[in-house]
Amino acid sequence: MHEMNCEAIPKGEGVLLRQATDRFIVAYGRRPEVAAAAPGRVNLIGEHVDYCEGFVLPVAIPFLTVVVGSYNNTDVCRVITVLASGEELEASFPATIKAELRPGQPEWANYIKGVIANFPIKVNGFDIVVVSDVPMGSGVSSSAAIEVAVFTLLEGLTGRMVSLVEKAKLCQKAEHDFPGMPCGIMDQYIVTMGKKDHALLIDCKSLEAKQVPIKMENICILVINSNVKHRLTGSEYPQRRAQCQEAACQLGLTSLRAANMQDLDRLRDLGCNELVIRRARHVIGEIQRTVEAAIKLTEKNYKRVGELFYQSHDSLSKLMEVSCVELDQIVDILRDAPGVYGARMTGGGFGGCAVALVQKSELDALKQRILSQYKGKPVFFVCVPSEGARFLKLNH
Ligand code: GAF
Repeated sequence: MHEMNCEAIPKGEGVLLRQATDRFIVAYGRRPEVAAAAPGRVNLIGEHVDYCEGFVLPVAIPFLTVVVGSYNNTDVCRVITVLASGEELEASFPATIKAELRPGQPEWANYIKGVIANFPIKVNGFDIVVVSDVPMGSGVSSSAAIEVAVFTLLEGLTGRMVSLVEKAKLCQKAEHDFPGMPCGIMDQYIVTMGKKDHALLIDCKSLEAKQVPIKMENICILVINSNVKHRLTGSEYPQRRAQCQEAACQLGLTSLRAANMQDLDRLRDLGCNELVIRRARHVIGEIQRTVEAAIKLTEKNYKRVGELFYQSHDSLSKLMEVSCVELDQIVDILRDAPGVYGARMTGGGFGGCAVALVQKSELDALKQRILSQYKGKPVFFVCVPSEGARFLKLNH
């Protein structure tokens, strides 16, 4: 029983769709016309480098946000969100001129309002129901999942389709403008374009991506939720981003993408603050590690991928200072454990999840090891690389 509570299992598209449709019919007295889904994500490596135009290597996961909706022939947008706990949240706001939409209360509705405000054409009043099993505040991108799911639903309602890269950029802008989180492009990109059985090596400068096949024959990607809730809309994330930008400016570059390790000496000569130099060192090293990890993953050289995971974690913990005691503890429990290639924190940090590349045969033993040694209450899931956002078929 105890063990069951430690596993997060995706409900599946069909179950979430039925739940959303049933709730819609009860709430609004008719059937929805459009349904869309968008997943969460786990980043394998390439952390805190997307906003520096670096490379990232995320996968989309089978936990989903599903949205169903239809027009309501009024000037009002009505939203019902059903949380995993069963609790419901409701909000409504005018579907007036987009420029009149402003961030405000309740905070959760800002993710939806931001998408409407950034949709390329004016949206008429609609009713929607949102259901999701993407763990919230866990660093697996529940925010991008809701933004991209709602954007996709609006494409279906209005008939106005947008290219995938443009969609990711507009959803990123929605997050900047409304919840006020100055995120990079990684989350919206992978949530929009994730591929089953693949990670994407995303070049956050050109916004092109290469598919990296992940063969789960003997290995497995274990995600461990520390259950320390992370919150990125505070000051820490924007501060890291600003420090990286400061380093780039001092070097006369638009971003740290073009910087190399010798530039760290130049920064020192220019009298740059040591903290800023440490942030730059993380970014330069992490971009190199990510490119190498994509190659080694393709070659099935898991030993090397694992070493890069540990290096990434140590750099995020010591140089970038975005880890926390609990994530460091989980990674330390896995260090040198039999069957572990490597482990690291994943996502924005300050809580959330760790990701580990492990041998399938050792999976259960490793979970037991964490359960017996970790001081918090971990929740596990095995990361299965999945498809990005899509329309769902409604049974009329
Ligand atoms: C958060 C952000 F939203 C991403 O853009 C990225 O910067 C990530 O933190 C860290 O790699 O998820």
